[in-house]
Amino acid sequence: MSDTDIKPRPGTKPRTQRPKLHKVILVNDDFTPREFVVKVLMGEFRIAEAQAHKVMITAHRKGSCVVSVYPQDVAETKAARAIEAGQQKGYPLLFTTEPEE
Ligand code: TYC
Repeated sequence: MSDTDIKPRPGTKPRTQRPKLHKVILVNDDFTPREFVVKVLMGEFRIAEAQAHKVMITAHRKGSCVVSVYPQDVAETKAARAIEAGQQKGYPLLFTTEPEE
């Protein structure tokens, strides 16, 4: 073992550093049709129709709903693609991302 090897301090628990997962959050609006929201959830997030409908209704009633969690780059890419799908139809459909606790 070389003298530059890093050893844990005595009494320090070894911990594996895992990058935080990020939540993708669906935000309600008054304009995007419900069926379109469900379609985007199914297509971009690979969610089955019944679950996509639940997520859409929860966002509609409560203002927002967590769709799923992913590594940060995946979460941001999926959110951007889903927003883009709405923009292409002229809808203000919004997804945000934030780190999990
Ligand atoms: N509130 C929209 C409507 O009544 C449907 C909707 C649900 C839009 C969830 C966005 O994140 C959303 N047409």
